[in-house]
Amino acid sequence: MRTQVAIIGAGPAGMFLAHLLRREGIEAVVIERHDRPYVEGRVRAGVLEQITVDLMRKLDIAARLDKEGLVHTGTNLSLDGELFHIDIAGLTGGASVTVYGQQEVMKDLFAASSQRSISIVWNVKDVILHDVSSSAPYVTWTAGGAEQRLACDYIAGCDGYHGVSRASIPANVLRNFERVYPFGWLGILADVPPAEQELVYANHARGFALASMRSPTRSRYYIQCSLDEKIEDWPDDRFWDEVCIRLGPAVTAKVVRGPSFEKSIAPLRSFVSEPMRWGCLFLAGDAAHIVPPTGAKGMNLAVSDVMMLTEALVHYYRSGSTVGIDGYSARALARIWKAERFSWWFTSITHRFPDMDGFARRLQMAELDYIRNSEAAQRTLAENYVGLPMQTAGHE
Ligand code: RFL
Ligand code: PHB
Repeated sequence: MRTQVAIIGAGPAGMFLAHLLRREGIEAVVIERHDRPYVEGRVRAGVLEQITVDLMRKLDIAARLDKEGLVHTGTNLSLDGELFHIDIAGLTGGASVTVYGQQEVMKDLFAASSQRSISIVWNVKDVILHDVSSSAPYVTWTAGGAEQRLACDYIAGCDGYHGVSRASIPANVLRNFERVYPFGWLGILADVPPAEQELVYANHARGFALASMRSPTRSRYYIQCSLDEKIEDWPDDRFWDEVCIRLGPAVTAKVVRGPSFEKSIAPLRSFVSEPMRWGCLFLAGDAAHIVPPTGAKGMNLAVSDVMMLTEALVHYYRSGSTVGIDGYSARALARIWKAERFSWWFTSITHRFPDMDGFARRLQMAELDYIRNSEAAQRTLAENYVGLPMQTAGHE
């Protein structure tokens, strides 16, 4: 088998890239470790930046998003139960975010890929990238007990944080930058109407809480928890009691409780691997970087990475010039590091850290009080929350 671009991983990065390349007439094959129901079933991101919404429209996969997506022109912060509103649209000249679950995005990507004959190979095992630093790379895997081989011009490593692509770059080339947070998020999904029309990010002395949603009848709530917490120790009643304390009385009055149908704990991490290109291999999305979910940036960064990668590959296939390809890593990292900074900062002002003393807590409270009272501070938050622009490509 031969193709132009072998894409490892059918998550958001891999599938957006497959659609973008298809639209430009560049051949690609996607290789995925799991099956489609598994990838569609993973409960993850909920907030789309405008660039992600715009891309779904450009790819003509936004019919359901345009009908069901919830456009949010503001968000709420809460300090020890006292709520204040950030007018995102007013502060950014009209920008907004859209609440639409990653599961729905994946369903739309897969539905359109069947119609467009995008090749996806499911349930692959033992994926190995070969001769990545040569001009004739190839990928092998086993499926149904037989070894398969795919020759290609380029490989896009879109296989997430635990994938094989990043590990294929020699250790003496790769530099990793990391912060591991001493807590996680315990999240639930429940078929109850959301408490507020917009999200609530709450800093409480007992820890962070987030009131989010998926639709007018489906809510998503999170609480900060310690890393050794067990899900079995969090029956629904205990979760609802704790999230309500942290969100405060005004929000609690509007919380509708109900049985959860999903409950999971996610650790929080900031991570960046540089460079994002080695020979014929490009990394994109979680394969190269992780942000704590506080800023709602992970999937949106995967999208901006593959938009930039597509521009670089299109430039190469149209002109033969490698200028775009050579500039991909630096261009992508410029946006990634700003999202890393924002996600780290937003996490640091909203969470309770185990080693926090009175001084650190009061600094946090002062910072939130400053945001509450300063339009300049609110504008900075809003501008980062809706997503910063991409740098123009060097070859433009
Ligand atoms: P993914 O989604 O991990 O997909 C990688 C795919 O690669 C496959 N794979 C392999 N395939 C073949 N061979 C191998 N050896 C392979 N190894 C792995 C995997 O099966 C998988 O299908 O990475 P991608 O595409 O880069 O997408 C990243 C996003 O999924 C992630 O950043 C977001 O979910 C992060 N995130 C959020 N992002 C947002 O933009 N907004 C949010 O509101 C938001 N909230 C969240 C989040 C992530 C969370 N968790 C659970 C980590 C909330 C949470 C709680
Ligand atoms: C979500 O709804 O899952 C969600 C929303 C906002 C975040 C993170 C996750 O910052």
